[in-house]
Amino acid sequence: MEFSHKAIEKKWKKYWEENNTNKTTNTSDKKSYVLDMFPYPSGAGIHVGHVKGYTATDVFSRYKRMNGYDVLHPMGWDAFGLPAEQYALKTGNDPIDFTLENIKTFKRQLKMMGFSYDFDKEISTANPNYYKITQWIFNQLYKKGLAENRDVEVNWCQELGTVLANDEIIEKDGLMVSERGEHPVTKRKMRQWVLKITEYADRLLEGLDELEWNNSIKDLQRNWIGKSTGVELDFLVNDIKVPVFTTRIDTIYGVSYIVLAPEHEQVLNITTPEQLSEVQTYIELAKNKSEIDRKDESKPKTGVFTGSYAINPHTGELVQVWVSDYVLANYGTGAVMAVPAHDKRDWEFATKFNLEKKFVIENKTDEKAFVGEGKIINSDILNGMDKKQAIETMTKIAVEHGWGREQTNYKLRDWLFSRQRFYGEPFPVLYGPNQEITLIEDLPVELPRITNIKPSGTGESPLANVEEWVNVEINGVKYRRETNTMPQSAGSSWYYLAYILADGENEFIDIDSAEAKKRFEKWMPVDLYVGGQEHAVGHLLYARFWNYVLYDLGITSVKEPFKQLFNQGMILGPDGRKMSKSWGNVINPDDIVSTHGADSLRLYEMFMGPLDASLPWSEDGLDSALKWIHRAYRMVVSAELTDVNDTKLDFVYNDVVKNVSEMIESLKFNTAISQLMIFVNAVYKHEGPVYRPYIEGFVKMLSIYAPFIGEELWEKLGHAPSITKQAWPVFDPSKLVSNTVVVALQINGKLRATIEVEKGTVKDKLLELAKKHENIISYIKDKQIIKEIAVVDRIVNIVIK
Ligand code: ANZ
Repeated sequence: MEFSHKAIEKKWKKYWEENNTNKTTNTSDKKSYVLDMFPYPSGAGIHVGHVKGYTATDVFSRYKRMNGYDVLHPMGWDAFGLPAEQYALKTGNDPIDFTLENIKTFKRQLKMMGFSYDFDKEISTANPNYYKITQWIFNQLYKKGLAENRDVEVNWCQELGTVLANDEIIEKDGLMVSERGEHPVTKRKMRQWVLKITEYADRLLEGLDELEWNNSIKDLQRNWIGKSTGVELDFLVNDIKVPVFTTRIDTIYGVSYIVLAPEHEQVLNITTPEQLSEVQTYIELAKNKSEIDRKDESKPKTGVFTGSYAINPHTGELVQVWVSDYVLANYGTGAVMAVPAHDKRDWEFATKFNLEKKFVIENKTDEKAFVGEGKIINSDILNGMDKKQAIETMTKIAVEHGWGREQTNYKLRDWLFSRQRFYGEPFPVLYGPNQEITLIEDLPVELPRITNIKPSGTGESPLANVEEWVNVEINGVKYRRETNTMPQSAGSSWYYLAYILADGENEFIDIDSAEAKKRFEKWMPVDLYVGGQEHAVGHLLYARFWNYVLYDLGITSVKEPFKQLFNQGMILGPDGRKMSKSWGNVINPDDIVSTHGADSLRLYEMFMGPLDASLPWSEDGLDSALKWIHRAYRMVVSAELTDVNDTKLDFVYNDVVKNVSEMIESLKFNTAISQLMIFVNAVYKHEGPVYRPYIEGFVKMLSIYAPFIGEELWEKLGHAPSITKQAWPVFDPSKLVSNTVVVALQINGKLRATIEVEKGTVKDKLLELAKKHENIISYIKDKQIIKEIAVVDRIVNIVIK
């Protein structure tokens, strides 16, 4: 009565493949689009962390299908990217071939896990049919004025030979380094493509409100967009106008100096000859500091006096002008009015350089900056007002006098869209003799296959070396191709739409066709999107932006692409540390499937805890999963089945169906398994034949977690495959009224135990059960029983002496 998971896995994989069991259906008016964050096909294959999220979406997809939904559950490859390019550089391999090999491994592993992906919809961002559409979208962005080629300050990584986006950089010892490889990163001005995501900042902010996302992720996006409303005020320094951006115009009487960022274009014009060399040295020093470091409030403040004074436009007071790197060049106007008494950074700066602190808000302490709210003081016409009133009053005055303007700023920067890399999407762009831009409409512009993909070292992409590709002649006019490529986030910003367009592996219908529109209307938005928290800002913001643009173009049918987002927790090593090659604590799914089977691995990862928890790997947990699967298997194959319901399992079965259904709907995959366990225990305790529909219902529920054993048992129960095409069990609410009661067992009137019995159990039987109860036995042995009282459905009382 045991089974071999290897034999069963082989059998059903073959069956599903041959019968195209997982093909997306289009027959219902209910749909569910269940999406995983697609993997980067690295050389390492999938890890058990992938398995966690992918199992969760698979369980959910199977559940929805059995509930009569058309389910879109696809998978593909985020295939362009730096690691493949670097691997190729190191080994002399071709990144295209290398990636294709990795994809094969990933696909084999996903099939090994029994995931019900419709591989007819498999996509790869590096396939020319795919990036043809990525390039087409770029062209639309350009035509809408949302893509622009301009000189921008970029994060340059010499080692990687490319610029990096802010979210590809981390800080180490106060310096910027690349997230991949931790190579030094410096600021540098370069001509680059940028996408104007900032034009969508407000909509990206407002759109968040309607989404079923975890609040912490919404907040991360809100902070990243960083909307802030305030006023720009003109301070005059000699005859030079220096606007500052403030959200606290109510503190204008408390200004004790102004500060310019070292990069501010007026710094040298303002600085007096005596201070010039000191200021110049300071500017040089600031160049290599990371923005993260400059924003870090725990770092000591630095700065220099310019020797000049500015006029407070409202009070007419003269205040010193300083330069400091705590003011960022690319936010607001790159200059601030400092109010040390009410701003922490200004307080520290003023303390260090002995500058005045003027309190203009009532509070109890003058030992630190008071950033709370209170009554305005020491401020002439504003005295007695609260913050809101004072801001309104002063803003009005500033605007009327012409030295102030209301202003909304965003922290969000335009999306830097060029990479000086080989392995990415080429831009469909030609530069004419006078650098004029011509878009190529005949797509795709294919990435040439070349052997030398070394960075040119000059800041240009390796493609710049491929003369025969770069130079194009059309009607006698000579053009040069854009040699930068797009970032990895280009392909991942629309892949959720690509699956809908796919008819066969990397075969797509036109994105602007009527058929595409119909399909988008059917499938969008994604109903459930599961993946790691690391994509909270970058990917999710870019993808939302592209979807908004495509919505505005009349292509997609909804503004927000991802209705519900769920961030899965990590699987840590048995040592509690993050799994990593360097710790030697990585668990390979191939090994586990070989020893315990795919069903056990799936079941274990779903049972280890709530989906969003990060928990360590446990061999014991895995062994228990395998044991339980065998226990469930034995139960089904050895049960004597009957078509006559003795009603004894009515309550537990219906209760379990109800609970499992509700738990899957709310993504509580672990507690749903506990329910299945309760059912198995009840059947083992049950005497006599078991009502067939209950066993069948159980096998259906089991099959969404353990699809191999699910199919096998379904067949063993005498049915033709596939169990995936069966309807989900329904529960009968009338059976949920419990037919048992709890009876109190007393000794001399004191409660000593309780027992659960069927309603109406007769007095003699109650007494018999009570006297068999171990607690009661311990009281009555060696004692004389004087009286026995039993009330049906209520109580047993034994009086002893
Ligand atoms: C005077 C003031 C008084 C300020 C006060 C704050 C508190 P958010 O909310 O992030 O927009 N600021 C403006 N531009 C800056 C820059 N380029 N680099 C660093 N700091 C800058 O913050 C706006 C506030 O941050 C502004 O309001 C300004 O300081 C500072 F009691 O002006 B405030």
